[in-house]
Amino acid sequence: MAYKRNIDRLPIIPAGAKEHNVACHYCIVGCGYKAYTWPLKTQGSTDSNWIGADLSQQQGAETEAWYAPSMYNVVKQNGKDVHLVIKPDVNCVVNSGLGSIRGARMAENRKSDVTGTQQQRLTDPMVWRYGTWQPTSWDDALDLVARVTARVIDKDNEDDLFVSMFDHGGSAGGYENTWGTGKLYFESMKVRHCRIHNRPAYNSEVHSSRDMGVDELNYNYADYEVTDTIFLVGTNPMECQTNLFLNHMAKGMQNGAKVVISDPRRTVTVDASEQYAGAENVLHLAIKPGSDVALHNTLFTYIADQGWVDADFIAKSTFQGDVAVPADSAHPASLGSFEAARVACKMSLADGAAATGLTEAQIIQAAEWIAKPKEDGSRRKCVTGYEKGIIWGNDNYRAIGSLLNIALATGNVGREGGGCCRLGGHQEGYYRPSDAHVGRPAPYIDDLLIAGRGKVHHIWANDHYKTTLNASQFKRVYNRRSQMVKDAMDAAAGRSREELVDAIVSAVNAGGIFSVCVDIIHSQIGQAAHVILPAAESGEMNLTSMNGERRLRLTEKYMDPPGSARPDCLIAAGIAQNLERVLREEGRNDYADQFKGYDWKTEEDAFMDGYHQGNPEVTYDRLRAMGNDGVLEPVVGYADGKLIGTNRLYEDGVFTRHGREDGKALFCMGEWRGWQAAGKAQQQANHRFFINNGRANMNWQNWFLDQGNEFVMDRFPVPFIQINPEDMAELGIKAGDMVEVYNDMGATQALAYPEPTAKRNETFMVFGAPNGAQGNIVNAGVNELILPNYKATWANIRKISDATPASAAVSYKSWEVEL
Ligand SMILES: Nc1nc2c(c(=O)[nH]1)N[C@H]1C(S)=C(S)[C@@H](COP(=O)(O)OP(=O)(O)OC[C@H]3O[C@@H](n4cnc5c(=O)[nH]c(N)nc54)[C@H](O)[C@@H]3O)O[C@H]1N2
Ligand SMILES: Nc1nc2c(c(=O)[nH]1)N[C@H]1C(S)=C(S)[C@@H](COP(=O)(O)OP(=O)(O)OC[C@H]3O[C@@H](n4cnc5c(=O)[nH]c(N)nc54)[C@H](O)[C@@H]3O)O[C@H]1N2
Ligand code: SF4
Ligand SMILES: [Mo]
Repeated sequence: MAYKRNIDRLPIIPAGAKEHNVACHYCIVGCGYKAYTWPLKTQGSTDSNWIGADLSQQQGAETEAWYAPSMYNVVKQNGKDVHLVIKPDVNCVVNSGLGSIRGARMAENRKSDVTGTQQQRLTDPMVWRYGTWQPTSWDDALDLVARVTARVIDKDNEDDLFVSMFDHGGSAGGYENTWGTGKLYFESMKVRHCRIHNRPAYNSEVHSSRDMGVDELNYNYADYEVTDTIFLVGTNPMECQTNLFLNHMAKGMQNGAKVVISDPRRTVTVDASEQYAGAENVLHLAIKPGSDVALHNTLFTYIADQGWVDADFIAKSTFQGDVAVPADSAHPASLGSFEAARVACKMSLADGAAATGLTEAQIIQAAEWIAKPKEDGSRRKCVTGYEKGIIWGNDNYRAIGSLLNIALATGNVGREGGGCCRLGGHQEGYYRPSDAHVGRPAPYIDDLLIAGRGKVHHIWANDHYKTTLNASQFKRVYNRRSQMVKDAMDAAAGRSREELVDAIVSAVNAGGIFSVCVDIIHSQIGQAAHVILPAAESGEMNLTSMNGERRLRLTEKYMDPPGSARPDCLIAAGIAQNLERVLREEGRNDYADQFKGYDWKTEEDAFMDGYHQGNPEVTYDRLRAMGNDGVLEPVVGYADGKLIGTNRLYEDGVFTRHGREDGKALFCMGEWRGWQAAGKAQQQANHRFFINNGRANMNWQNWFLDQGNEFVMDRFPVPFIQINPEDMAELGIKAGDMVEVYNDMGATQALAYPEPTAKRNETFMVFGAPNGAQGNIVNAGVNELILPNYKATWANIRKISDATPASAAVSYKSWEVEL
C-alpha cells in the first residue's frame, strides 16, 4: 500500500481525458509533465484508456502506463470535482519521463476538499480585525490596502512604501506575475525600496558575469552530454537540479566526461558522480569554506602559464588592452583584458594550496581535466555550472568573475559542450520595466526596515522570517513594528473606514509598519501582516516560465484556485485599480492617471500587455502548440507554425550582456582577499562549528507545502543538521537529539543527523525550515553590491533534549545509496 495515501488502487485515466502541458513549477530544471483530468465516478479500463495500451498484460519496466499515488488527487475544475493525474512526460527532452521526489508529488500537493490535502491553502482575503484575522471580500481588503498605501506615497516620493517581491518563474512568478508586480511598482510607481525574495536588495545574483558580457544561462542542457569535463562549483545538482543531473550530466559521464566538483563537503552529487563516471574520473575539491576566489585564480594562473588557453578566441572575442572598467562603488573589481587579469589574479600553486586547503597535485589535476589539450592537440570541452555555494558564498563578485575567467580563457562560452552557467534556483520568468531608478549598489532593505524605515510593506511570495539573513533581529523588530499597527487597529474596532485608516497612519508615523502579505498560505511573516491576499499557483492559472537552458513553456491551467484566490498579476492589477480610484477620490488626479492600464481579465491579458510587447512572436496559442519542449529563448522568429528559438548563446563570439558596443567579453581582475563580508572572520574565530547550509532533495524551499505534507514531515519533523559522529560523541549528542545552534546573532534548533563523511567541526543544516530557521544565525554581512553571504556561518552547538517520538522514528542511515 502506498505511503499513507489510504489507497491501494488508482483509477485508470480514460481515453479522452483532458490533457494539459505542465512544466514542473518547483526547480529551475522545469521538467515536462502531463496533467490529466476527467470527471469523478468515471475511469478507463484495461482495454480502453488514455494510452491505448492493453493493461491486462504485464507492462515493461519503463512503461509509460504507470503513475504513483503521489501523482494522483481529486481537485476542482470549473467548480466540479475531477480526478487529476500529473505524471512525467516521457517525450519531453528536459526529463525524458523522469520525475523527482518533489515534482512527482505535484498532484498530492494540490488542495483537495475530497482527499484533504493542503488544507492550509488560503481561500479568501483576510484583514486584521477584532484582535485576529477575519475573512473578507477582495473589494474590502484591496480598498484598505489602497487607502493606507495612498497615504504614505506621493507622485514624487514613494520611499515609504517597501516591497519584497519574487523575481522568478515557476512556483510564484512567471512572466505574467513579474509583469503585474513590475508594472505596478516600476512603471506606475518608481519604488526604490524594494528587494527580491531571496536577498535583501534589488540587484543581480551575478553582477560580474553580466558586467563581463556573459548572460548566466548561456548553454543548452545537451551540452553536458557531449562535453569532456563537467566542472561544478558550489552546487549540488543531484539534490537541487535533480533531472538536469540524472538526464543530462549522467549521460555526459556515461559518455566519458570527467567531473570536478568544488564544495567544502562531500555531497550526494559527488557520490552519484562517482557511480556514473567511475571514482577515478571524479575529483572532489573539498575546499576550505569561502576560498573559491583563491582556487579559481590559481587554476586560471596555472592554465594560462601552461598555455592551455584558446588564443584565437581571446584575440577575437575578448577585450584587447588593459582596463576597460575600473573598480568603483558599483564594481567590486576592475574588468579588462586577459593579460591584465593574469597580472591581477596571479596566484601560485603554493599560495592556492595554502588558501584552499587542497594539495598542489589536486589543483593541477583539476587544471588538466579542465584545460589540458588532448593528445591530438585538440582542445577539451568543459561545461561549468555554479550556484549558491559561490552566489551566497564569499566575495560573490570576484568568485563568479574568477570562475568565468577560466571559461573565457579556455574558449568554453558559446561552444558546443561548453558554457559557464548558473545551475539556477527557481525557473525564470522575469519581464519588468527598467529598475534603473533603484540604483547600484541598491538599498539594503532589511537594514532599513530594522532601522525603523518604511511605513507600508507589500510582500509577494516570500517569507523573510524563514529565509532572510540576520533573521533573529529582523523578526524581533518586525514583530514589534507590526504589532504597533495591530494595536492601533484593535483600538479602532467598530469605527469608520476613515478613522481606521487614520489610526493606522498614526501608528506607522510613530514607527509601526503596515504589512500586506500576498501568499498561498498563512506564512510566518504573514502572522505579522494586517492584510493577507490569497494567490493562485501554477496550474491554477496559465503560467509561462523559462528553465535553466532558457526553455520557455506554457503551463496550462488544469484546476481552479482555492476559494477566491487569484493569480498574482490580477492581484497587482486590483491594487493598481484601487489606488487609482482612491487617489481620484482624494483629488490627486495626475497621480491617479499613472495607475491606468490594468484592465486585464485574465493572466493571458497580463502576458500580452507585458512579455508579448517585447517579444511579439510569442503568444499563448503558439506556446501551447510548442508543447512541453517549448522554445529556447530568445525567440527570433515564427515559421511553419513553429516558434524559432536560440539553441545556445554567443555562438557568434559576440558578447553583449554588459551593453558595450565592441561586443567583447571582459575578464575580471579580482585578487583573492580572504573573507570579504563584515563580521565573518570574527564569527569564525569565536565559534567552533561551520554551519554550512542549503538544500535537501525532499524539501522544497521554505517548506510552505512540505509543512502540510506528512511524507516530508515524517522524514524531517524538524530541520536536520549533519554532524561528524565524533563531534557528536564529544558533545554528548545522539542521532535524533534536538540541538540548539547558537552564536552572536541568535539561535535556532535542529535534529542531529550523524554524517560520517562530514569534516570535523563542519556541519550542514537544511535552510528555510518553519521550525528551525537557519537564517536566525546568519549575520548581516553582504558584499559591496548587497549580495548576502548566507553560507559562511559559524556557531556553537548544544543539546536541548533527547529525540522526540517523531525524531526517534526517523532513519539515520547514510544518504549515499547505490543508484
Ligand atoms: N531539493 C531542492 N532543490 C532546490 C531547492 C530546494 O529548496 N530544494 N531550491 C532551488 C533554489 S531556489 C536554489 S537557489 C537552488 C540552489 O541550488 P544549490 O546552490 O545547488 O544548493 P545549495 O544547497 O544552496 O548549495 C550548494 C552547495 O554549496 C556548498 N557550499 C557552501 N559553502 C561553499 C563555499 O564556500 N564554496 C563552495 N564552492 N561551495 C560551498 C554547499 O556545501 C552546498 O552543497 O536549488 C533549487 N533546487
Ligand atoms: N540560510 C540561507 N538562507 C537562504 C538561502 C540559503 O541557501 N541559506 N537561499 C536563499 C534562496 S536562493 C532563496 S530562493 C530564498 C527562498 O526564500 P523565500 O522566497 O522566502 O522562500 P520560498 O519558499 O521560495 O517562498 C515562497 C513563498 O511564496 C508562497 N507562494 C508559493 N507559490 C506562490 C504563488 O504562486 N503566489 C504567491 N503570491 N505566493 C506563493 C509560499 O507559500 C511561500 O511562503 O531563500 C534564501 N535564503
Ligand atoms: S528536477 Fe526540478 S523541475 Fe524536475 S521534477 Fe524535480 S523539482 Fe520538478
Ligand atoms: Mo533560490
